[in-house]
Amino acid sequence: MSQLFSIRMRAAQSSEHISGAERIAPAQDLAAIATAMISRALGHSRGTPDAIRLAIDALPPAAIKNAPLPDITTVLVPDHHAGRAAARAELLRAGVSDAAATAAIEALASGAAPGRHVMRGAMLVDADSGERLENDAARGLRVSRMDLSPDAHSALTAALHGSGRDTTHLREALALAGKVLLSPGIVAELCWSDDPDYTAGYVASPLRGYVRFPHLKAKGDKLGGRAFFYQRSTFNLAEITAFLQEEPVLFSQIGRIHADEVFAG
Ligand code: PML
Repeated sequence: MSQLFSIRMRAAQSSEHISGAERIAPAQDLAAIATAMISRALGHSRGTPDAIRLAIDALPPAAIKNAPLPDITTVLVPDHHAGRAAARAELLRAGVSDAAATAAIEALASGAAPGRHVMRGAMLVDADSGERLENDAARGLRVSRMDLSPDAHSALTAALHGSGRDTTHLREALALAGKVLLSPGIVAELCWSDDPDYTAGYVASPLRGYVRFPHLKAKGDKLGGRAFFYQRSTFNLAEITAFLQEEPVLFSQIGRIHADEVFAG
């Protein structure tokens, strides 16, 4: 296999997160990916950034873990009120307590960073008590160094063909959720987009994989983000941070695409 690199983009305006992107690619693709990342940062609907950072690092081949992507299920909901009720039910089903699920949904809905801003990374939450476990409530924890292999990318495009769901949002979120689900002690992840034009979100869990909801917020809402719920008894911040930020994971195979479900309320 040829030498692979991690390429990462972060864009911010007055230190507030605007956008980010993660890819793993060979040298010959880096220039095109960097150009696309810069265009994406400059054209983002959250605003025009005043800082764009790109980082590229060679990945030692032996360090790259290969894994399959999670299964995907879409739960149809009429609006974000039903969507949040459905996401809450999915979190409970995965083993998150009522208190922790409710607190995380409220935090994402009102801005989880101090000053009611969006966080730059994810909240870490005790799946039982709902206590926040990250060191820095503005920065949170960023998941880095993951991507789909070219074969997995093509297979996902083919599997989602005609569904209108083959979006960059879904592909990148699926890779991120896939990596989060490999972290020790994970119970579930909750996410909805902070892009004001994109209302979808998901709950990922070892139980059901990636369960998406077309509406977890109203269109135009700039607030969103991620909460990772962990079992406190095995929680180790240093270990989880090292895994999620540093260890490269390449998803070389897709999971199953299940039939849509309808949230019954
Ligand atoms: C994001 O892109 O900010 C998160 C998107 C989450 C939902 C993606 C989907 O499944 O459509």
